[in-house]
Amino acid sequence: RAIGYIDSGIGGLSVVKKALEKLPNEQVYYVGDTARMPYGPRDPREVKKFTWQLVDFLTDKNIKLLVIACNTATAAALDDLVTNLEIPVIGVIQPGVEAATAVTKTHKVGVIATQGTVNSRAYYDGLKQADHDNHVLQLAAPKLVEIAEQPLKDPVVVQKQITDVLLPIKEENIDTLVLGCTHFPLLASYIQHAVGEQVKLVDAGAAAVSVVEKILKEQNIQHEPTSIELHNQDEYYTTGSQTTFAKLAEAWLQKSNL
Ligand code: DGN
Repeated sequence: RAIGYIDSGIGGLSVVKKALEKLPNEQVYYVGDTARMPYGPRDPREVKKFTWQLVDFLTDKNIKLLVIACNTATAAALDDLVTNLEIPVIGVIQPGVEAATAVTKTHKVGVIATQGTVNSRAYYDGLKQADHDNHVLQLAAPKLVEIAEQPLKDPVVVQKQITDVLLPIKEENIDTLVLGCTHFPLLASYIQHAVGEQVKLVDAGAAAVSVVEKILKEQNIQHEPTSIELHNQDEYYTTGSQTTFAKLAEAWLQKSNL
């Protein structure tokens, strides 16, 4: 049985990329709601409804574990999904909180995310709960989602746009920055350059994959490939244009024939 991943678009592929590295034997079923992205500016009730639609699509395919590879959807729907599904459900926010708390030395932690995630205060509250000394600076950066979803543009132009967006956080003297949107690891090198090399970037999605790995072991549900399995049967779905999705997904995952 496969591991299911959902996102509002291609952002969740940054989580899949980590999963392909760390859990190469696991089959991937992915669905990106490209037709209705971005989720960030939407009402959380609507995000929850859309998230359930994606989840139902994947649970019908008999997945064994679900990763909400989208922070906005995690903030809006994780509790409800955990309560109502029988398979393990992993969101990206708590793993991101724990990873950032482990990394920060000055306790000045920045979080960049969508408006929905910022409004939910899930990172803010989580980081404060993890360590009272954590001082949290949140910035909604919807423009970065737009940049990640677009066909790849001139790197000089992209760097300038990202540097401008992140200026307010750069001025705050943080030592750790949580990439609180799964689209952002796709832009990590630009983000690093914009905030300075001294700032440690925390990829919440990568932290979530470590949790997935742990749960697979604990529940003894890892996939053990047999010698007659000839190819990996990963499946990728989008509610939007298949051609655009395939092109972007190939580039981000550096995989051909998706
Ligand atoms: N990738 C999503 C997230 O992690 O929040 C959100 C992207 C969006 O829909 N704006």
